[in-house]
Amino acid sequence: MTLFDELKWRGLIYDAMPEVEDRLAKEKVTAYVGFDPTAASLHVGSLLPTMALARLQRFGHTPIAVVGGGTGLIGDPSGKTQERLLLTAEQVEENIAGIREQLSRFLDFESKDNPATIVNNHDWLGSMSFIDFLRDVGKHFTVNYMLAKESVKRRVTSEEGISFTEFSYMLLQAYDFLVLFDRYNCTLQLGGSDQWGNIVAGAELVRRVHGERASGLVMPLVTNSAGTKFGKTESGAVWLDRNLTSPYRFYQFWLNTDDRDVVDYLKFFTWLNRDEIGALEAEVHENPGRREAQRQLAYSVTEMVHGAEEANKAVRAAGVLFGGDMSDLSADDLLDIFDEVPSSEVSREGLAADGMPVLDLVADHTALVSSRGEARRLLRGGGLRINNVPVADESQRVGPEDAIEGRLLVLRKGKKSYHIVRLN
Ligand code: 383
Repeated sequence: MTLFDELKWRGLIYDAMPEVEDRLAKEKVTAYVGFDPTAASLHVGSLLPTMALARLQRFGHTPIAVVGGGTGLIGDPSGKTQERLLLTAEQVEENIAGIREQLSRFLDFESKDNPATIVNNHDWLGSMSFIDFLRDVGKHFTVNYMLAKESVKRRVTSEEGISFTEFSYMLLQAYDFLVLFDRYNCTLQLGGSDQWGNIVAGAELVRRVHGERASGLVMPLVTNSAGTKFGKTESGAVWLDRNLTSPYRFYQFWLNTDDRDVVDYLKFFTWLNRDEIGALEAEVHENPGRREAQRQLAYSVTEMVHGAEEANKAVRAAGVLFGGDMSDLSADDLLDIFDEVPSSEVSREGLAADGMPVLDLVADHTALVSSRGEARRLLRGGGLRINNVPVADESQRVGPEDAIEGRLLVLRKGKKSYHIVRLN
């Protein structure tokens, strides 16, 4: 199978210039994807093009990731209905570090034949003079051509309009393609379908300047069957940075994938092969309740982004809600897992040195029971647990030393009603 067939089977080809299939079959190509440092981290939407670079590399082609230290200062109007706020140079600089590190996890820089490269377009855009830009780049494009681009056309007819700054963006990206063509013999640019106009402009510039053919291939923008924006949850975007989206939340995001989307996502976002995905697809139809495809998806993507240890921990954490062992989880992990569970606060002094009677704690400080009598019946029936350990003794007292890291008590009624008591 060629790279093109592989991408096609995965549903990753939204559009491509006609020569791309042949080229990828006959030559080893150098290809690039650009990422603007508009945030401190990549998000799940950037995974598709990032993995495309990695897929390309596995087929023996050479990947380049461009971090947009220059273009990030301008702002791409593609796919945006409103003018963006300008980022400061400091913000862009800060964001670059995180994005570079994340990109590097997916690519192989040590390969002898086709090592990956990461470059920052500020290296050539930052020092270019306006006069040079207008003479060397702008002269090759008519305003008419630029106005006809989807990203611009929509905005020109809108009330707010488009600034000259954003209007010019496509020429910067076009110039990048020319620079990469010159310096690295890069002949292919990939991106999401929102990038088609910018990519075509780059190929056009290479043709104008060198009379040679540079190509483009764009991937679909990921959607979900619920019709909401892919990669957004109620708590915001799903980031690759573990400090912005914990590995547990990340895992949960994928685990919650709709049956209607899960096969597409397995193709898009994992390295599982045709047979493996075929088997999971059968599972979706035969045993939808088991959610095996979602589990595999969630595990694979979490392992790829956060490593096997975090992925395993996320699986165990998901089990905690159903009574699984919580002994190796930190108080912060547990607060994350039990984020949506009712909670209350009890002061450390309130618990006193010798602790509070367990029935008082359950009856007065949680919503698990409505009276002391009910608390007693629950305990006698073996249905009360603290930190997932059954409480057998009615006269037991609960003190600060029982709390996880001295901060947190996890009370559980029956199989899966939880209440968190935080000590303050
Ligand atoms: C900058 C300089 C280049 C080539 C590309 C760029 C960035 C590009 C852009 N891309 C998006 C971004 O950075 O704005 N102008 O947020 C997104 N990409 C990729 C993919 C996507 C696009 O990073 O469709 C989703 O992730 O192309 O929206 O020389």
